[in-house]
Amino acid sequence: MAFRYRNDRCYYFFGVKGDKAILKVVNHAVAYHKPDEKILAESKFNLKPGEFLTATIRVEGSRIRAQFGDSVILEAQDPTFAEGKTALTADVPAKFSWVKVTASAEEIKRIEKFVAEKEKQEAKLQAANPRPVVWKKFAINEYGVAITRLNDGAEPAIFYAASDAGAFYADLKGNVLKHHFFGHVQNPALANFRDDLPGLEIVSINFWGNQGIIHYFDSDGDLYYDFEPVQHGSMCLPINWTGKSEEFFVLSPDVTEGGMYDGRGRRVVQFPADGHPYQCNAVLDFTGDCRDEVVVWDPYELWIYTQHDNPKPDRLYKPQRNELYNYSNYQATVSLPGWSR
Ligand SMILES: [Ca+2]
Ligand SMILES: [Ca+2]
Ligand SMILES: [Ca+2]
Repeated sequence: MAFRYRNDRCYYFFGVKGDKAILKVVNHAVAYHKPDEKILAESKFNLKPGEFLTATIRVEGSRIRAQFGDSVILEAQDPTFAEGKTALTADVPAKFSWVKVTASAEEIKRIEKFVAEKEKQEAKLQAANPRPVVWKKFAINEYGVAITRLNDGAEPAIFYAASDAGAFYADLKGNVLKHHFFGHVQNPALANFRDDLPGLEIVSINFWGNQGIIHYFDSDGDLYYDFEPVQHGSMCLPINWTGKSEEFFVLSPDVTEGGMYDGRGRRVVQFPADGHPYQCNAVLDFTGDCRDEVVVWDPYELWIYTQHDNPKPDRLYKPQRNELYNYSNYQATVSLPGWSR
């Protein structure tokens, strides 16, 4: 059982390992493939295969008390994570039957208020942004889509999303200035996601073993925000959706789990529940003004979304992107600031 779960790599764990019951804290890693794990308490415990266990965990401030039945009680004090979700985890075949989470009336009120405020804020942001409307759709019978367009070249940025080695930030001589052991970091996208932070921001998403953790870095390569909106990896393509200087990124075209996110981890645009394909997506300016469209497709259909207020006559943000012939599933996407006129 994981609790005060922040993401796949940051949580408390209470469970059985070998012939022991253990209570531990996991907080990213200290080096390559070396998780930062600390056993907070443990005791001898012989689990018979096939036997069901009832785990009871109580957390209050930094105090943790975890028990199996009445026999094994582990206690610890640890301030690493003050809050989070619950999660079920196992590295052998395991069955889980039920989970019950309780909290004081006061805490429930606090959480409900937090969730309601977040939803209200996102609904407000979504209402203020252009709505995605279908521009074109057609049937296709071959897998894959070829897209070509030429534009000006982009400068390389020395940020490495280095798979299991995490993320590096290096100077042009190759000196590593920052190294974050944040798991299997992939698909970095560099764009201006926030006007209040200087230069470009970087967003990355994890795959392989810790899917779905999104990290945001500032132009110095320092982490400024992380969250885990989904439990899968997905390219995070920058999108010039509003024509203003802050870009969003498309997590996926899924109606409930996807959408466009801003540089503060907020879902600012949702895709309509209109039966569109959502297996693949790409971001490109196809029509109307210089803002980007979103192409979504599967082996059978291809749809293109544009803004409901397309085209806009004003001076609009028009970033420079990677050359299309360099596009790949493993690309680092670079989006350099520019304007339409
Ligand atoms: Ca910025
Ligand atoms: Ca995950
Ligand atoms: Ca357009």
